[in-house]
Amino acid sequence: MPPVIYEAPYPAPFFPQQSVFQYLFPEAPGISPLPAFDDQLPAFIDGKSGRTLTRAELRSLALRLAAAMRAIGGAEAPGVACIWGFNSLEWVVAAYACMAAGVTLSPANAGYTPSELAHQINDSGAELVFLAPSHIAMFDEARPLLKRSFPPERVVILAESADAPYKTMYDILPQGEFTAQRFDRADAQATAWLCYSSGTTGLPKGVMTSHFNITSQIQAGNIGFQRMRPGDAVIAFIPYSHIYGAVIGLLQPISQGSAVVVLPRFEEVPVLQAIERFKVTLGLFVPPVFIVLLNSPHVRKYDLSSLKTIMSGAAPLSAELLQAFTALIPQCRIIQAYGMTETSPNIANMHRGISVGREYSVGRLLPGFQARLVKDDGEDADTTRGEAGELWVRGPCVMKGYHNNPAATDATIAPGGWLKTGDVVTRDAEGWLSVVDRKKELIKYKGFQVAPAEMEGLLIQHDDVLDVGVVGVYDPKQATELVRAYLVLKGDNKESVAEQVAAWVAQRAARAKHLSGGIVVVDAIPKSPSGKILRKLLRERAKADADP
Ligand code: 4UW
Repeated sequence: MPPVIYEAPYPAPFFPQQSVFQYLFPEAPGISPLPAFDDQLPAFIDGKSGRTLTRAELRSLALRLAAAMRAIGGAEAPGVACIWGFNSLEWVVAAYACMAAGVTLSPANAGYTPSELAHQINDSGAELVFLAPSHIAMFDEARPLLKRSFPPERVVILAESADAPYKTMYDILPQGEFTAQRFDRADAQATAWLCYSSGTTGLPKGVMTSHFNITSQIQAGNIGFQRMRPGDAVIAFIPYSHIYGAVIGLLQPISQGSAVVVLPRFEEVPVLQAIERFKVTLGLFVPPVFIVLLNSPHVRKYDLSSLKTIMSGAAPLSAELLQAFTALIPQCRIIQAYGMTETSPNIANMHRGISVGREYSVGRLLPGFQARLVKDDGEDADTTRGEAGELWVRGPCVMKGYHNNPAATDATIAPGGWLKTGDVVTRDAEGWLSVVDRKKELIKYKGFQVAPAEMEGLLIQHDDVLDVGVVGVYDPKQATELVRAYLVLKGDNKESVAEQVAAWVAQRAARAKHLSGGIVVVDAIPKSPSGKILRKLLRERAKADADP
């Protein structure tokens, strides 16, 4: 059977071959397909202090910092920079500076432990680190694990002041006006962002997202689903180290002339205050945020009438939650969106539609994407009969591949450029897609990725652990999966050992990877004859254990 290929319901827009920075801040009229916006419009607003960077200020600071970065090390100028810290205005400037300088940006999760950070710095080959002041001590702890020495000039602090030996971003800014790195078509294929994702299997890998991937994503996204304009404001507490925060909360709003209200993390009251104070029109949420706000005694104390749209993604949103939240804030439409790090990130969303009445769907394909639904036997699903299949996609937003990992790239991108998402999807006659299952190993804790293989690799290092299998278990009360470990333990007194193991993990891994779904002590982990963990069996067991 020939493949059955689906396309978006709207024609693809123009996909420019230029750098993200030139696209958003063109040096001259006509370079970018975007409309020209007033320089004095607010671009980023600190959600707590109200400090504002206009578009002109952002552009100028980013270009000066880019010039400073290029001057570091002379011929050894950094090719990859890491940013580590919670969202802040300085984080934003450093990111735009990387894109202006043509330096690949590898953002690290602010919740990482020193050893997790060291892994990403070593793997990405970062030669420069932008650090939030809150993360300096942990960076120094990570130093013995780093392959490169980072002399003080290769560590830049994201703050107004810093203690010696480090300098701040502001300390190193040269005076004057600078221009962005000139880009030609080949440079548009250069890696702009290197976020980490475990993909369909194994350990987290660097996802090579090109300038072209990102500008294509923004062009396609602007066609319909969250049309913003000057005067609108997006609230961004979703971490900028995750592709959702990065593209939808840091770059796309600037392409529409709207402002971004930046918060370091999701905290109920500061978020509500910021929505009221800055008249936020678009919220970028993950499902657990809806639950917290629905249960919050504070929601009714704030004026949330400015909210026009809330996007939800990174994990499934239940129909009940969607309906309950719509009842709470009736003027606000909720738009589901679906995507992944490897697709820059949006694949489908509720174009010009609302989720009410289509709670089952994550939307229709983003313009420019082609899709297939492939069954386990390799045949394309017969969607007219409601058959599901693994979603394969191709188009200008599909990553270049995994950094330094051609084997993983080949396993993920099939001949013809088809990226296997690992998600099992159905499609109705009008093209609305539903994610019905996940074939890949990934666990999603509050939108954050947790790779079972990484957790198993960590747990097996514990002296009392003989064998281990890690799976996700869904908790409807928090609208998230939790991380559960099935352990075969040495010795007696297994209960206290299990407690120790949980504490041991908590010291070594980011919050998302803590064993929030508990530990279950078992006699054996189900394995295939070749020794592979039978995750399906373990997942079924976890489901049965969760609701006996
Ligand atoms: N429903 C069910 C969903 C959904 C979902 C993602 O960490 P990653 O690699 O990437 C993300 C991306 C989130 C995102 C993309 C596009 C977008 O517009 C948006 O705005 C709301 C958010 O989370 O994890 C990718 C995996 O996460 C699951 C799915 O398994 C996917 O492969 N996932 N969104 N709406 N599941």
